[in-house]
Amino acid sequence: MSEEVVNNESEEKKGFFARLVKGLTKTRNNIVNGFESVFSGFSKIDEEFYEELEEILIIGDIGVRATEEILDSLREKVKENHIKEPMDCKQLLMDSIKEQMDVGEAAYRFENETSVILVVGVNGVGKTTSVGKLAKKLKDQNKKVVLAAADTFRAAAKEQLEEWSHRAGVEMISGQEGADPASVVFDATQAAKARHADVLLCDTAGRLHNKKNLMEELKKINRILEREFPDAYRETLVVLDSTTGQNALAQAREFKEAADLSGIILTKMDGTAKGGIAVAIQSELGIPVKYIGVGEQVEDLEKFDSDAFVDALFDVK
Ligand SMILES: Nc1nc2c(ncn2[C@@H]2O[C@H](COP(=O)(O)OP(=O)(O)OP(=O)(O)O)[C@@H](O)[C@H]2O)c(=O)[nH]1
Ligand SMILES: [Mg+2]
Repeated sequence: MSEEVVNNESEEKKGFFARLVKGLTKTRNNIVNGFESVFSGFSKIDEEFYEELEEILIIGDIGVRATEEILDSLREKVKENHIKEPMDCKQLLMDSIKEQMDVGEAAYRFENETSVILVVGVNGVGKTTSVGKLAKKLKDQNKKVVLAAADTFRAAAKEQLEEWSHRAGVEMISGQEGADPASVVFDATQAAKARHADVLLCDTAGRLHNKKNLMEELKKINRILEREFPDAYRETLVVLDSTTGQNALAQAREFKEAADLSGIILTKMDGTAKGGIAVAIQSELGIPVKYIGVGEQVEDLEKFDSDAFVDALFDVK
């Protein structure tokens, strides 16, 4: 979809899909224009054809491993179906990408249980913003939500989350700047239990004195949650900034070592997102992308659907 078409749509229709398509423009131009020229420029399916596809996928940030697997699967499909025309590969390629992204259904069980959602990630990726947006989403489902301001490190982190708590209309538990984040989490678990909250949503720091501290702090928070709220359904979401491309993948790997990650929130998909990174992340880590951030406003968080994503990537309506 071109920029112009998006602008012509009515405000209401400028929904998630449109914004996603718009956000993916950069990636899509790289990927799809590239594919179109390969599909139409090649007269037969040979090694050179596959090499061209490989290059486009890698430039599109899909990652080396996922690219290899996508192309292996495409080769098999071409063989099985006796495909001779490069043009006939488009749908097969989309199918291969969808298969590659399939990490099972993204579960949203926490929406229906008493749950604790711990939100982690490096600084600036969009943790606090995502916590705020998610709080509003849950509140709109008539859930009682309590926020824990467990980023006590960055100046004004508490005030930032407080603003979000007002926007979402939910309560926030916080401590003094510099306080022990685990103690804030402890207080928040007591408050959540006392108020019979449905969801306790914990914002955390993206930066401490050093990386080891950050990971140790997360482990400590986890121990508190396990001890104080053993019956709660646990969800640990790592927030990744899609504009950072392969860096996001490296960050997720590090957090995976410190915490039992159950999902990903991929933010800034509205900007100059390297959308292909969603393929790399989901396929290389085997962790589902559960939400994507598509803007800075409270409503700009959406559940992620890989099939719809691949269609948007190829602009199939
Ligand atoms: N365009 C866009 N901007 C976003 C999105 N999510 C977050 N941001 C912006 O990214 C910046 C950082 O967001 P924060 O929520 O403060 O990030 P954080 O991870 O909490 O940062 P620290 O607390 O410093 O570690 C803010 O300017 C947000 O408005 C998104 O989906 N799209
Ligand atoms: Mg923050």
